[in-house]
Amino acid sequence: MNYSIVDKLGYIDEDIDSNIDLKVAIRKIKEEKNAVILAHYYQRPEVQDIADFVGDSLALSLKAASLNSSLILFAGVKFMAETVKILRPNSQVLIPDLNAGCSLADSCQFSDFKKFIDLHPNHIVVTYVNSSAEVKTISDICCTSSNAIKVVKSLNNSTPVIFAPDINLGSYVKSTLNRSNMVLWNGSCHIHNQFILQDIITLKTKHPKAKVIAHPECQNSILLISDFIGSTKSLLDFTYNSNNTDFIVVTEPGIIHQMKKLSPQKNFYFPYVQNEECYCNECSYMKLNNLKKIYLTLKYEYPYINLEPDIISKAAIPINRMLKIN
Ligand code: CIZ
Repeated sequence: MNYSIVDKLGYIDEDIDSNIDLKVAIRKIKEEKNAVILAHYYQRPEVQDIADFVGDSLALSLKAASLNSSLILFAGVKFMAETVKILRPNSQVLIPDLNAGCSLADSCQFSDFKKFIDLHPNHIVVTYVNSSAEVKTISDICCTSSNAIKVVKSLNNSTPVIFAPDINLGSYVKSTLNRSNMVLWNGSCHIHNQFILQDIITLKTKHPKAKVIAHPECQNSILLISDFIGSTKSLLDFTYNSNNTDFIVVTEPGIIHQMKKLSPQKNFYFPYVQNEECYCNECSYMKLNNLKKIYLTLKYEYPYINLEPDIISKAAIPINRMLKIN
């Protein structure tokens, strides 16, 4: 295997027998190598189905921290796999496609963020896990969408806070906690940021009984008309526990797979932003992972996450602070 070619491509590509049952082959190789597969809720349904654990980034980080396995494949995007590597530096953390980036993490580059922090001395830096490992090294504490309110609430009320990189999640936390001393970095997730209020109102008109449930990375105009706001895990729990049968789901649609599995009798509607080229509200980065890439990644134990020991030890500090208060 020529790894320099793989690095350029981002993933291993080779012809495999078209008769091979990839699900069976993945289970076999996983057992042989004693590997664990973690998959995020936004992955393709078939990828979620072959994983040992499916969850949001917080649950998967906690799971990773508790694992003994020395070989972990993370089906998600790069910052998530980096978080696992930071928590388990002695494990080999595989990622099926190195191109699986994140528009939100990319919207906060280390050098720009460093300047921003320097402009706001004496602020506590709260960074959403959807950020690069480098950005985490200059942060005080991390959060996820599951615990952002809890994390900011735990900080001394009189100390000013920088919240990065998601401006929509930051505004939501700021207004929920009525905390005026929060400065927000102007980043966003291209998927959540582009939901259009009118599309949701149109769906609601067609399905008047449906509850609108939205992720806090969406714009405020959408959060204002939502019946429930929460992380992927809380949206999933809400659909399961609710007496309602119809939901308009305003987050990346990968989560609907788990919603349907838990509540097969309920109806889920999704406000697709559609043009000639794509269903634009599907995260193309998340969808880069597929069964073939997972199989080949396990076979060659490549590509993997490679972080400098210094970055790992510095980035672990804000992540562990978050896990402690969780
Ligand atoms: O934190 C995560 O896993 C993401 C990207 C969304 C969520 O709310 O779980």
